[in-house]
Amino acid sequence: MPADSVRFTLLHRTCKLVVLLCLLHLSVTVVFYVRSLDLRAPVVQNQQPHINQTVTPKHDQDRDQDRDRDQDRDQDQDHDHVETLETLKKLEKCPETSPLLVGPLRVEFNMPVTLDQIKRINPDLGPGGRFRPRSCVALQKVAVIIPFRKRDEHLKYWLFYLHPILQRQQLDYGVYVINQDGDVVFNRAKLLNVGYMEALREYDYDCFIFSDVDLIPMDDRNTYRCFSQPRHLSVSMDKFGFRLPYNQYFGGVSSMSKEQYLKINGFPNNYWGWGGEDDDIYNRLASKGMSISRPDGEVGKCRMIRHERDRQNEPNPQRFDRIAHTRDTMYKDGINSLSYKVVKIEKFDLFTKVTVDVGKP
Ligand SMILES: [Mn+2]
Repeated sequence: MPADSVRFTLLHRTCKLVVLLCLLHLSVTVVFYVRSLDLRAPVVQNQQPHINQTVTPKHDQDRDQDRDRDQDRDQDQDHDHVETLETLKKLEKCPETSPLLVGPLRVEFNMPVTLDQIKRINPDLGPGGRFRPRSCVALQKVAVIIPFRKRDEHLKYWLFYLHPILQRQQLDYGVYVINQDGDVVFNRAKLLNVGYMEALREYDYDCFIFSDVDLIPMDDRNTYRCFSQPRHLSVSMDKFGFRLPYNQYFGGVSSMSKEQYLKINGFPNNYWGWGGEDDDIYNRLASKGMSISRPDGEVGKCRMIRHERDRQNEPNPQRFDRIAHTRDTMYKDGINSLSYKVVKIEKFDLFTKVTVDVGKP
């Protein structure tokens, strides 16, 4: 009997102790959980009202030094804590380097993609393929211009890869597909001029990206924005063994600010068929004393979708002669002599399509 009683008391005490420990553990957990909620709540609440708030972005005019300084990145990281507090007051400028970038990307063209699927994974896009960051004021307003004709398969992949990248780059951007109407010979540079004009009719863009429809960057640190010098972005294409084919090469994907573009009178309008127009553009830049800015070969890697040569885009036999005379012709042939007829403007979910009659040679 006494032995039993002792055993019972011991058991009783042990149980009590266990229950007490459990309660202690539970309360500590609850206290920490409530605390973490307190910290998170103000941030979440204060991002929402800013979405529709119109903020007049201050024009970033001191773009005079090339900001391709990858080393300066870590600085921005430290600001994050401060910024969560500052968003309580007003929307700040986006950082020089977006904190959302992930670096190298896998790019493949063997899976099927549909426009619906692309739309689903990009819920923040506005009609016509427009976007601006919610959490900060973008540093540049970028129009992406894509010369186009009958390359819908390529365009799908372009939209699939580029929309998420451009959003992570925290750009205020719009995508303009400039579709050459009819079947006469293709004129890439003239379509780019049309894109410049038509994009500006819609919004006060200050930077223009000129991109082929079949080129996809393999690293999101290759920012689709403008620099103090005209930028060549597709610097190491798989097609050329991930190297620059020649030093003056300016084809594929490039960017120019409005000022840079106007300084060279835009692009030539009389390069019909494949080739030469990019070298003409290079000559224009060089004759105006500008140089080409480029990302390094690793960040500048990109893939081209393999394809046959398009019909009505044969190599232009006049191109060598034309390139030799750019310095004489550039003042009368360019944005100041551009004429075209807009056939149709369509606002799709993922891009704006401008179908245009650019005439014939
Ligand atoms: Mn191509």
